[in-house]
Amino acid sequence: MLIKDWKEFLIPYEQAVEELKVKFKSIRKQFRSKNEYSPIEFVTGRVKEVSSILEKSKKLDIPLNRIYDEMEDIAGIRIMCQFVEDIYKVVQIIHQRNGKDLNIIYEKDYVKNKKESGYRSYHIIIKYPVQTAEGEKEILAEIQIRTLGMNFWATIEHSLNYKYKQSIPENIKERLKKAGELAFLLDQEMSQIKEEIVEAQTLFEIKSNIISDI
Ligand code: 0O2
Repeated sequence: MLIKDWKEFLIPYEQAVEELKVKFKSIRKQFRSKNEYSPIEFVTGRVKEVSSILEKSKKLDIPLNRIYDEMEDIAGIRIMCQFVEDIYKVVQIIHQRNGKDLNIIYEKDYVKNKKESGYRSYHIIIKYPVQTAEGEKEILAEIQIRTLGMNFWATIEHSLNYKYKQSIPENIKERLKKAGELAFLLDQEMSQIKEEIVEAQTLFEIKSNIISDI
């Protein structure tokens, strides 16, 4: 495929990512505007780089003409939460939208069933309809939902994988697994004092608002 063709191919994916980001960010805004706790801390999204699409198509043996139907994460949304239980609240919010503005294809709970690497996150693969100049297109997208701690770990592990070209030395792999467990322990400890933390954050926010009004 020529660069021009890739650009055209990726336009609906860019649209899907932008729309989904707006939708999940506005869920946070709605909670916050009612002065309620939001299970969503922040949202990011990206369209996979062409080089990564080509790499993944090779790895998964997906011919280029099947990428649209089979590659699930060209459009990717990441939803970060403060606490592990928030992940499941966000999952519930997404379930409620199933059959409305998105369709769930399948889910993988790597929070309860961590991957061999130590990776934890909740994945939902969806089909998302975007309106294009040529009519409606259903775009496959992956929503990853994780805590800030899980995100910290995954970001570091991802960059080490990049550095070592997917072959992280065994001793570093072991340390990473240990660090993943410790990050999860931190998540669990924080959950134990969630009420205290949320109350403190609310008070702090009220104080900051008063100061910015002066
Ligand atoms: P990028 O650069 O983030 O897009 P599987 O064969 O099922 O084990 P598969 O098919 O890649 O793996 O699907 P899976 O497990 O749902 O993973 C999809 C995405 O989840 C990955 O995309 C990563 O973003 C993230 N992920 C999965 N496993 C790991 C892991 O062990 N470490 C980290 N850091 N992230 C992981 P890409 O295309 O790999 O990468």
